[in-house]
Amino acid sequence: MSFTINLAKKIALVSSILLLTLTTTLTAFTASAKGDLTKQTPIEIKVILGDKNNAMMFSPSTIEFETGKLYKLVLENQGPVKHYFSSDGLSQSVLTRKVQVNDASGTPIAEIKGTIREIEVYPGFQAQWWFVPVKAGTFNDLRCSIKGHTEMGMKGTIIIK
Ligand SMILES: [Cu+2]
Repeated sequence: MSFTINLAKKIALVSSILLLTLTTTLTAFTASAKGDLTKQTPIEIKVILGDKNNAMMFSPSTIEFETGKLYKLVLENQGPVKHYFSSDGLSQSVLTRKVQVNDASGTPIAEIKGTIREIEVYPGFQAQWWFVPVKAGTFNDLRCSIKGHTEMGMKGTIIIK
């Protein structure tokens, strides 16, 4: 009789340990899944292209990001001529959610989706590049690809941590 009771107790103990282990394992899986990273609240970073005196520069010229966060990179052309924002390193290290283009009043007029390599911004306007960096690296290939602009100083560095 006592043997039967002991066995029943042992079975109950082993069962509860198994259940605890299973619950802990399931909780760990749930906690490590971050879901859709493109639906986070974006971190806004603004980069100015050129200026009113037609300086050939990005401001800031070194831009830092972290993997796994959603960014809204606002590219604003304050110069009198058009400029490009171009970096193969950045392009190959991010998942783009969209590029949003607004009209002069700030109303969205277009969203472009897919892989983006460079963005041309017209004088006085801006474009927003929404993306999640997925690879770390330092890229010294930020430039404006309009003839002569890189040579005159329109270049920079992208750092993804
Ligand atoms: Cu330029």
